[in-house]
Amino acid sequence: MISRIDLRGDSLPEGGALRDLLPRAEFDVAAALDKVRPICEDVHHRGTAALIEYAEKFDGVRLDRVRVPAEALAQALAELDPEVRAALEESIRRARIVHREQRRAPHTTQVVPGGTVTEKWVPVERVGLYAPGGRSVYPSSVIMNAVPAQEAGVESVALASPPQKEFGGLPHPTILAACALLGVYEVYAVGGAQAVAMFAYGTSGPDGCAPANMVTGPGNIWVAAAKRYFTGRIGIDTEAGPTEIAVLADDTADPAHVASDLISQAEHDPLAAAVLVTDSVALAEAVEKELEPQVAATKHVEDRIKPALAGRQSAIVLVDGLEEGLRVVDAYGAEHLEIQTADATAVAERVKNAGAIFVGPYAPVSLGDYCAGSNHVLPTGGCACHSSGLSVQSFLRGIHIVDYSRDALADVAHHVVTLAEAEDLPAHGAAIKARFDWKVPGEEVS
Ligand code: HSO
Ligand code: ZN
Repeated sequence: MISRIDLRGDSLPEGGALRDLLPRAEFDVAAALDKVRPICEDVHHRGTAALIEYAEKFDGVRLDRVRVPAEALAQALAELDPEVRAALEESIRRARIVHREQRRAPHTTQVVPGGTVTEKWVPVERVGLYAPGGRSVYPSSVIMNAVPAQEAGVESVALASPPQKEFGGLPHPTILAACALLGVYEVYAVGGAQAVAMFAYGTSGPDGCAPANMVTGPGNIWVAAAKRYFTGRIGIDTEAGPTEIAVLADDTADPAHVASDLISQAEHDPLAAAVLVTDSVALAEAVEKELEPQVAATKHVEDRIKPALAGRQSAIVLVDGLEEGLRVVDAYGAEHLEIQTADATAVAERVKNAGAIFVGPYAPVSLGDYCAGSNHVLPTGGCACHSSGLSVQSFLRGIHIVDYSRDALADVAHHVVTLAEAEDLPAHGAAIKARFDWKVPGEEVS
């Protein structure tokens, strides 16, 4: 059901060469760009009319309007199963606690007497969130996107999610209910690349959507391609690829738990990746044995879990020891990394590349998906080597405020003029000289 990659014996290659030995799914966003470009431009030129046409073409529904009426949000909340409501509320509560503490206070550094640089943090004004439909109706992802934006102080938060035929052309009711719980009342029944285009360009008319400064949220390859298309015009979180779990485990791990955690993320997508890195052949064998009955006993077996586990993106990687295991997980840079080893806390501290790290036997990825308080929008496809998951920080811009007195500027003026001349930019130097009775660079200015 899952292949093995045996890296024992020889010393591990460095960096990129090691990464090439590890499993990973193909997720060719660039190839999808050609398909989404005309859709995005069509939305630019024809606005809501184009959105309504694409809803008919891609979602099979005829819409009169794309904006979801307030009554539909209220109704979805009223009809929400009370247990689901309680669980969503707890998820929101925990996420708020964690994200609220991520806010950064402004900081002033006195560089010299009379010369300061202050960094202040300013929220993005307007954010468009995306929530997928179809196979991935995840109200938890609405929470994970909305909470950091709100806690960052973003004033205007809107959400788009595909219209669903079975719900009369509205987005899925649990998505609407989650929006109502979060206080997100501007919701559009728009899916795919066209939703990203709607937020990037804005649309006009009574059913129009104001342009947003950022678009975040998971989506399929078309959503990822549209985000790439608009990068530079708007901010994005990350081009979410298929989900990944890596488990670094030794012979102290419980094979039943390791197997269930691997299956839990394989459940998302036939392209989801499940990777076990271990120095214990006994554990590898026990996990392989556990997988069979556990997979057979669950849902989504044939369409997602089996292809995910059997795909080239998943494997059990055998290594010589913990040091090698750490090198492998760092080279892989998993979206989610579980540490199920002796002294897991100390091992976790040594990891350099991962979207989020789950420590020890009682912190499975499913906890983080819903109720740990952490964020589940995380970098995939090895992007954890250079990017972070979604946080309050994602929605803030740090702005430097430079404040120098006359004396403080005078003090450093000759260095500025020297550097300007060294770069053949005399007008830069002149802007300094104009403020003083300038003599020769390096000499006293007054
Ligand atoms: N594991 C997914 C998020 C998710 N899981 C949503 C359940 N619902 C990517 O981090
Ligand atoms: Zn998940």
